[in-house]
Order: sequence, then C-alpha cells, then structure tokens
Amino acid sequence: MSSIGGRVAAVAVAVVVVAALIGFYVANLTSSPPTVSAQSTTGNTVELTLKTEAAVGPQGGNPPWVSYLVKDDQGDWVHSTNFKVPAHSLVHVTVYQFDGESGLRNPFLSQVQGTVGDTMTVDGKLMGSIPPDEASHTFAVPQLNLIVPLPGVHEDAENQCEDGPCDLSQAHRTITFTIRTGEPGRYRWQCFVPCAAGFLAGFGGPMQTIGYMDGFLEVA
Ligand SMILES: [Cu+2]
Repeated sequence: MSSIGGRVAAVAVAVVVVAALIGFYVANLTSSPPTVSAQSTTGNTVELTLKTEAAVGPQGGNPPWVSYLVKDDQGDWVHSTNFKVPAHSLVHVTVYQFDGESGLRNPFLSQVQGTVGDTMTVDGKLMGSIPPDEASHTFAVPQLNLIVPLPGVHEDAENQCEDGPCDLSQAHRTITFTIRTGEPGRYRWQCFVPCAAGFLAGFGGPMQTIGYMDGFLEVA
C-alpha cells in the first residue's frame, strides 16, 4: 500500500464501507413494525390485547430479546409495538405477562397512574401498585401520564415460557386496565424496567428498539 494508487484505492473502499453503514443505519431507523389496531367491541370501547415474552424466539429478528407482542383482529400474535386506538374512547387493555421479575430502579413507577380509577387488575385482583422488585415491565406513556407496572411471573412458578411463542397454558400473570383516550396524536410508549438481559445496566438492545420494549400509541 505504499503507492499513491494503493492509498487512493484504500480510501475509496473505506468511503464505500462507511456510506453503506450509514445507509444501513438510516434504513434501520426509519423502518418500523406494522401498526395493529385495537379491536372494537361495543359502543366506544375497544380491546387491546398484548403479551410479553422473555425471549421472542422465531417471531422476531433478535430471537433472544425480550419483547412485547400484540394480537390482531384475526386473533394472531404480531411482533409489533405500534398500536392504533380511537380518540375519545375507552381502551380496555389486557396484558399476558410471561416474563419474570426484574425490578424497578425507581419505586415511583410501581404505582398505577393514568388508568381509569388509577387501578389495574392482576390475576383478577384490583391493585393500585405493586412491590417495585416484582416489576417485570411497564406499559407507560409519559406524555399521557400513564404508568402501569406489570408484575412478573414468580421465580419458582412451574412451566415457565423461556422462548416464545408463549401460550396461555404456560405460567403467566394477567393484567387488565382501562385508559380513556383524548385528542388524536402519536404518543410514544415504553417500558421503564431495566429488562434487557445481557446489556449494559439492562437498558440496551430491546429497551431502545421499537418493536420490543418501546413503540407508539396512535390515537386517531
Ligand atoms: Cu421491559
């Protein structure tokens, strides 16, 4: 590589590689999983059904990553975190929680806020908060002051789902809550539990990737 021609060739190759990496990064930033609509039931109430899995498995591009999934109108689970709900409506949300406990760093987030009645039900029991160290994930929309802490499957539970797809015959918690939507808008939602196993402080990978632990609530 001592000749000028060799150096020019090396620089040209480096430029092409960097340009390709930038292109890949931008394409990755702008690609997003599909938006799944909540199912309308009676009147102005809709049903949104979600689940969380400790490892999404063959349903996702990063099989060992922790993830949310959403049920579509055919009853099929879709690997997405973009949900569409109607404005000025009641949204009844059910989350099947198949993942274990990770714990919240900020205990303030273990209090249910912003749902109808500031409560949720956990396995049929009405609750206003959970012990912070039992949190597995949160469903939180900061812009709407909504925080729902989701308790995890206990460590000693039998028949736990280690790899998705998980089904209801396996150990899970069932969380339900209702939110009242207001003005149309696109609201970011996210998990606040450092649940990304294997990443620095539990906040990398799936915690910063749309389609896993973050997404958008499209109120239309
Ligand atoms: Cu999480």
